Amino acid sequence: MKPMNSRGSPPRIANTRLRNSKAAAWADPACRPWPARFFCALLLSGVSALALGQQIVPLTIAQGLNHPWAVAFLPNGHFLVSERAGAFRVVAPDGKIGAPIGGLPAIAVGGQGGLLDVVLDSDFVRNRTLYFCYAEPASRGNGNSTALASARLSADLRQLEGLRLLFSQRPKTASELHFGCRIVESKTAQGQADGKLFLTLGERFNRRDDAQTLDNHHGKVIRINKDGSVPADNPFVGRPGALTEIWSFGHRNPQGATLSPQGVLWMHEHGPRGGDEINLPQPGGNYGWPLVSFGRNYDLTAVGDGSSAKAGTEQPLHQWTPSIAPSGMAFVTSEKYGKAWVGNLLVGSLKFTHLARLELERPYAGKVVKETRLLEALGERIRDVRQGPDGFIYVVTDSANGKLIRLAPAAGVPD
Ligand SMILES: [Ca+2]
Repeated sequence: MKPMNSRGSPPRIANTRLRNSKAAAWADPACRPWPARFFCALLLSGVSALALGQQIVPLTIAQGLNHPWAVAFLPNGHFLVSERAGAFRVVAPDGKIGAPIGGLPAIAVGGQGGLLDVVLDSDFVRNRTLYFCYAEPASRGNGNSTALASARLSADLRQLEGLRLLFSQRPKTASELHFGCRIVESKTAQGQADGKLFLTLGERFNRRDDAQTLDNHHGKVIRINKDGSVPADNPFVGRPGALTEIWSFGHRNPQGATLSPQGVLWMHEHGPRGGDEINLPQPGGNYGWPLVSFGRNYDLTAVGDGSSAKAGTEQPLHQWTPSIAPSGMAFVTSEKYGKAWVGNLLVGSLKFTHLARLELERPYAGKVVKETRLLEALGERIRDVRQGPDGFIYVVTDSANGKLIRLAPAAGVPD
């Protein structure tokens, strides 16, 4: 495991209601660094941030996180952050970063691998259960693969207890690339947890053709019960030679997934050179990689025969060429940023260092009708985006000095 970075004193976040306190906004430590100064100046000058299409102000809650990959929201207002280097940290509302939580399994840290996603069970208040995924080392040799585990977080937030391996991607592969690894708790159209989990899995880069065959977990979305067993209604249950956890296939490297309030799974995946995609994986669906793509291989040769559509494969809802390298995905359900944001989809960009706001034909449904790049001025790789239980949007940034940032609504936006 790589050593942790030393941590400076994190800045305190002001509990500023910007609408009520412009002076406090200016005094906020988050306003000190350029480019935050620009947005804060906008608030003070009375210039409508709305007029510039910018309705948010980034406020840094904590920094000094070592390549944070995901953030979850604990019931006491604290944050649980995974660091790719192999640690969970509790971040207090004032930005103080706790010591690494104990009780993690062996993790293969290197390249894109390490400790990756984390989500809390919807009944966490009662059962203290969380789910996390990571690069799991092979018991022998230098292979690894994505694994999903559950555990309970101790009451003092210091220890994982009752660790249970729920799923281990097969086969193990000697690669430090394309782990996928976003977890989504499945819910009904009425918003009730149905006891199942989705997990996105990359094709490990060097095993891309595996994404088209069902005898392995490369380039798949899987669906399992929370105890690791396979739901009887999974699409390939009973098909000879198929791994029964598979929900959909033909994916490349999916690093973002979320559930709409209607219970529909949305996800995105990295294309090669161009052709990043948003897909809504249907049971048994083939999403085409590496038969078809809107992108090209890194050496500019065609993917497959160069076509972007083929019978038997599903078309993406949306595609990005050039690639933005998407990571993290969340729907806005709160009205903190105004009613126009409700039902929008947010996606982080690693490559172009922004947060993409995607307006859809209807809230939570239909094609992308407008795309706006937010937070470009920060110049940070956005690794994860979530809406907190307080209705605010949070992002984590991918660097050795990774940040946890809250997006405050700009002045004048009703809440
Ligand atoms: Ca595709």
